Amino acid sequence: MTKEEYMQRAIELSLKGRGYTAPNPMVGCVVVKDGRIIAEGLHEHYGGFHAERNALLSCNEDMRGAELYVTLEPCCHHGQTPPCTDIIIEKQIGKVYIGAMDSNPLVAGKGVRILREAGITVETGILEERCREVNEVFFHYMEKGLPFVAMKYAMTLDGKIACANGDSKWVTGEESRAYVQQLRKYYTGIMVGINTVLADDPLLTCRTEPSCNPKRIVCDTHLQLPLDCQIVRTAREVFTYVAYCDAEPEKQRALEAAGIKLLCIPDRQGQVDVSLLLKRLAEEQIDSILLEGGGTLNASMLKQGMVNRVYAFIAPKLVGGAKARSPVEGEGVDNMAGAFALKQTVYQQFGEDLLVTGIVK
Ligand code: AOF
Ligand code: ZN
Repeated sequence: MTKEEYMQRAIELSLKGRGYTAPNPMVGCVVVKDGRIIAEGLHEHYGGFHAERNALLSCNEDMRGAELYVTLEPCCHHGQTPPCTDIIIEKQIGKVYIGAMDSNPLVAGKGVRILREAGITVETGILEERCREVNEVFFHYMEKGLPFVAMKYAMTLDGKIACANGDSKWVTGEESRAYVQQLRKYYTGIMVGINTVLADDPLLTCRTEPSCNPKRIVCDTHLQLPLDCQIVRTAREVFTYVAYCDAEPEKQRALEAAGIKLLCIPDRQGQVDVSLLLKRLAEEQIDSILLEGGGTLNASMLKQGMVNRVYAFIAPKLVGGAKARSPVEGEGVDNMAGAFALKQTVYQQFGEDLLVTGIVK
C-alpha cells in the first residue's frame, strides 16, 4: 500500500467518531511495520484517548521502527489526556506521516518539532486537503473562533419551502428526512428563527440517537416563544438557548423557569446581533450549527458572511404561488455577479430528491 492509501485508511477510521468528538477533531491513526498494518485507532469520543494513543495501546507487537500515519499533527500538550508525542517517542516509532497540521495554538507545529528533536522522521501533508475537509468544523472553530454554520433547507423544484397557505408537510421524501436526522447528530447546535417555531412547532431533536441531540438555539427578537410549544416543554431534557432583544420581565422569568438559557444580544437596529450571538455560542463550546431557517434568518446569516456550508434538498415537484415562502428571503443581492456561490459542490440523490451541498465561497 502507498502512504496515501494508509492515510486514507486513517481518515476512514476517524470518521467513525463523527458526532461524538465535538468540539474536538475526528482523528484516525494507523501503525505499519514491514508493509503490514499492526495497529489502528481513532478518537472515539470527546474526552477519551486520542487516536494515536488508542492505536499504540491496542498493539501487542514490537513497535520499534514502525511507521505511524495520523490524520492530524500529534499533540504535545497535557490536556484531558497526556501528550501523544510522549507515547510515540516511548514506543520508539521510526517515522510519522501527518495529514494536516494542528491549528490548536497549544500544538501548531510544536508536535512535529518535538518528534523531530527525538530523532523521529516526520513527513507532513499526506492527503492534507482531504484531512482538512473532514475536520472542516474543527479547523473553522479553531482558526476563526466561531461555530461552523451549515444552512439546511428543503424546497420544491420551483424554489418553495411551503405552499402559499403555509403547508409544508412534506416537501421532501423519507430518505432525505432520514439524512437530516443524521445531520442533527453531526452538528452541536441547531438554529431557527421564531417564525419557524410559530409556524411548525418543531422539536429539533435527533430522533435516531437522542443522546446526540443538538443544542437548540432560537432567534426570537421580542421573546414571542409560546410557553406551551414543544421546545419550551422539552427544555429540561434538551438544552435550549433563546437569543432576544427585548421582553417583559415576566415572560423572561417564565422561560427561565422552564429551563431555557436566555441571551440578550441586541444590535443597533433592535434585532438579534447574529455575529455577536455566534461569538457567544463559540464561548459555550458550540463548534457547529445546523441552520434550519426560515428565510429571514437564513438571509441575515448569509448576508453577514456567517454561512459556511449549504445543504439544499430539492424535491421534484412544483407548488407555485407568488406568496409561497422561499429558503432565503431578505433583500437579496442586486446582481447575479454578487450571488453567494458554492465550491466543492457534491450532488447526491436521496429517494427522488436531489441534495446539493457545498462550501460558501
Ligand atoms: C483529540 N483527539 O485524536 C487528537 C487531538 O481536549 P484534549 O485535552 O483531549 O485535547 C484536544 C486537542 O488535542 C485538540 O484540540 C487537538 O489540538 C489535539 N489532538 N484531539 O481530541 C485526537 N489527536
Ligand atoms: Zn494527542
